[in-house]
Amino acid sequence: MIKFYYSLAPNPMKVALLLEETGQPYEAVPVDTRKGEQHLPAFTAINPNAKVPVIVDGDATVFDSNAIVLYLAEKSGQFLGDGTPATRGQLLSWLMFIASGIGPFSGQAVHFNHYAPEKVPYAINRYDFEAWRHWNIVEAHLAEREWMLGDQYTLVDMALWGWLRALPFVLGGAESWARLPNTKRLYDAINARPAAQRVEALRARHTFKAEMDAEAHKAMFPQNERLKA
Ligand SMILES: N[C@@H](CCC(=O)N[C@@H](CS)C(=O)NCC(=O)O)C(=O)O
Repeated sequence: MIKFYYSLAPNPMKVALLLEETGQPYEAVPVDTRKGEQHLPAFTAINPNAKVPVIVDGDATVFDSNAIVLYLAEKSGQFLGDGTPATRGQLLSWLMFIASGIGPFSGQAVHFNHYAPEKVPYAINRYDFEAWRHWNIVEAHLAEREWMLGDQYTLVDMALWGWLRALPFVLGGAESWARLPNTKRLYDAINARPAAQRVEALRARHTFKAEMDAEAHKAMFPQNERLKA
């Protein structure tokens, strides 16, 4: 059975959705990143990048959420679109756009707005601008089609959903949705699916540390230790 190493953060949640949508049996293994469990040798042996998610599927170990989403969709033969070269091109393009744009810029916007030990106007402005710029590209794309690849729900929508769940935290509050009506429509449509509801049940299965205290900052933002020297 597939072992799914996860926390409740955006990148693991997109994999949880794909596992639930494709119906592949899996064992969910919690990794409490606020307690530093991502740095334990047993975990870095499967992901040297010390981050969740990771899956272990027999002899195959896959880390990095978008690689996992693609691996699992291809394994199941589902949610890949209509299989034409045109769709394949769009699928890879949007998946990499999420991997290299949506994820990193949204993550840094969260970091500098909510967690940085000091408010750095330059960094806040850059990442807020870039996060909005990326989400506005998604919004414009969705204004013209139902799902990211047209009329079919695919792994690209699932990869986006991980971050949609955190979008108000990324972009400065619940009012952000008013500026992204088509993105909100996609979010609501995925939330209404039984698989998304099963992911919510998974969220309740294990208890993760809730506090972003000194221990959590040390585990997740190790660069700050250099400032204390
Ligand atoms: N590119 C990676 C990023 C993974 C990532 O940043 N994971 C976060 C949770 S969303 C994490 O493990 N954070 C703990 C840490 O950075 O120490 C992916 O898409 O899987």
